[in-house]
Amino acid sequence: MSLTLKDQRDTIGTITLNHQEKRNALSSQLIDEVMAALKDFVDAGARVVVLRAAPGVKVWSAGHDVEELPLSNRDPLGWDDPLRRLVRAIEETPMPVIAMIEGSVWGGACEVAMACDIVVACEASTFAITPAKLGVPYNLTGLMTFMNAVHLHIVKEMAFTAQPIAARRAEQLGIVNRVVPAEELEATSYGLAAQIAQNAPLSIAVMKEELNLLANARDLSPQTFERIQALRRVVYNSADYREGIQAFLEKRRPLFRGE
Ligand code: LCV
Repeated sequence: MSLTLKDQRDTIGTITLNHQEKRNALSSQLIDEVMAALKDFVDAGARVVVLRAAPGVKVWSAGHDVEELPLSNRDPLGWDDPLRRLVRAIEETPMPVIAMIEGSVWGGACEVAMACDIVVACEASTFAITPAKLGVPYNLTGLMTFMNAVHLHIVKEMAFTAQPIAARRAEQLGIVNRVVPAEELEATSYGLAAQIAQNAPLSIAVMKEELNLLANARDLSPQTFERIQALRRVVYNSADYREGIQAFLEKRRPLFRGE
């Protein structure tokens, strides 16, 4: 059963997250379908892609599929994790990707939205950074995605509280490009897409890559990187990490003991 829909009108591609039963959780299957669609659009000469959920959803995406998180002894967000592959695919896709947001956006899905080039949201949308709710030690490139889109103080507030922020506040903070009433979401998103599609695709593609390269350019020594990885290993091997996932799966509040 397919978990997404794919459509192309002229040079504008659309990928619709379509697994409402699981609130569009970013399972490896759903992510593989989105990545395949992005590749198909490149091959088909699309000049812009809109990443959306079905009209009227309450949840754009509930984030990483928690059932697919390893219970311990393995980095939950390692290089080959599906979520990591999806964020890289969005960044490396030569044409702009517009996140058309309706409903709430959680955790890894919030990073996916921030990795998109433009974010258009409706007024009732919310955005939440949730690792602290699960005990997950988010990874460096994932936090960098957030830092590139969100002021550091706001990233810290969102990451440490794990509380959603409203679309209007996200717009005031520059996290979201446009916030519109739900009935204007399609017109605004596809209006931007049409403006992009009529411009020079080679120029846009190279500027997208230049901007991403500049945004992701950071000095981090191998020694520092290895120290961070060691610290993260302690976290994903902790009892709290296991408790966070178990509590989610058992639909109860977690009790974190700091060990
Ligand atoms: C698997 C799910 C999920 C889900 N995975 O509907 O950023 S990190 O580090 O945290 C990263 C690891 C990450 O992204 O973790 C996931 C973070 N996501 C969240 O914390 C949101 C978790 N989901 C929710 O809080 C609720 O599902 C929301 C508020 C999104 C929607 O609530 P609603 O009452 O509408 P349900 O909770 O009943 O969910 C419907 C079905 O989808 C499953 C959930 O287990 C349920 O399955 P069953 O019908 O089998 O009970 N589901 C929801 N989110 N992330 N499965």
